[in-house]
Amino acid sequence: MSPAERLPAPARELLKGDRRALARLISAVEDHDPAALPSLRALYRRTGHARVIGVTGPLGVGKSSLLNALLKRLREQGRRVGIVAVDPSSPFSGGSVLGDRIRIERPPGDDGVFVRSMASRGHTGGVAAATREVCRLLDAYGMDTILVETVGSGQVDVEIREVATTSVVVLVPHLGDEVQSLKAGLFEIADVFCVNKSDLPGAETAAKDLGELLGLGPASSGWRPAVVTTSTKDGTGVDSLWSAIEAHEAYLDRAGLRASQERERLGQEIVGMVAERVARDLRDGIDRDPELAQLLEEVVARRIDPQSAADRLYRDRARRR
Ligand SMILES: Nc1nc2c(ncn2[C@@H]2O[C@H](COP(=O)(O)OP(=O)(O)OP(=O)(O)O)[C@@H](O)[C@H]2O)c(=O)[nH]1
Ligand SMILES: [Mg+2]
Repeated sequence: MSPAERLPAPARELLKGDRRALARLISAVEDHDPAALPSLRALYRRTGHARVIGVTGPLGVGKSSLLNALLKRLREQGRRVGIVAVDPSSPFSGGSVLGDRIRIERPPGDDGVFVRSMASRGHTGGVAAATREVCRLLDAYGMDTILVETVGSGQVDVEIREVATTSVVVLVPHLGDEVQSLKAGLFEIADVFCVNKSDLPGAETAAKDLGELLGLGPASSGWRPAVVTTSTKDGTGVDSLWSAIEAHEAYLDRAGLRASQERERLGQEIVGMVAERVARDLRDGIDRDPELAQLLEEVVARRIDPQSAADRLYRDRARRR
């Protein structure tokens, strides 16, 4: 029996290029369906080839429009592209407060593109964990470039940093509101800044201000974020945006960071999974294990402080192993 034949059926179908198998496995990841686990495990060995590019920024700055523009160019270069739009599913007009959001469309009949949106809510292991698995499925399916759109809402974007090798932060002219976003952490995650809507007044000034702001940062020997201006209305700057992304990807290879960052990410992923299980065990234990329940009572009665209780719990568990 060849290794391919030992794969679970959904994984085998995905590797054969069956889009429906891919779509079903992605849904299973979203639903936390344990039935997908054997396929996910088996497919892991087939991953590690795709570049994952995160595109984030405040609502309505043109992230999806930019992804459409990038998608067109990437397809012209013959790349196979997966797109994941992580959506806040806000109660406003189906996700956008503006109501004029652009959809990312797969060109009809183009098998080299797969577009999927997923809700950012309701992922127990964190949205990064679910996104990571979806990216792996796309990677195993043979997509060499994966673009992930997230709305600049702080936590999710920082989490996406755990998945993407290059993060693009999209802004628009007149940095007023965006300065707040920068403070909220977008500044730290950007490898590339993109000032979109450059057909509107103020884009050059905004890019210049950003450049100066970046210049104020520590003159580290590593990567200084690139700043590009784009307009999806007339297509200006989209090539420069892709060049900046590629320059960062090349930098990762040149500096040996791709391998070391991947290693670090995988280490954190494993630790995170174990930590989650241990935490779940302990939480269950507080309800069911009389010893744990007793310890909690001691803390409630102010006879022991929480730190000492945690120390005792940690030591007891370590001893039992
Ligand atoms: N003037 C101008 N408008 C743009 C440009 N790019 C996008 N838009 C418009 O901005 C609006 C929002 O575009 P989207 O691409 O949906 O923006 P988004 O950041 O993906 O939006 P959300 O996903 O809702 O956060 C749409 O009306 C676009 O037509 C641009 O370069 N110039
Ligand atoms: Mg969008």
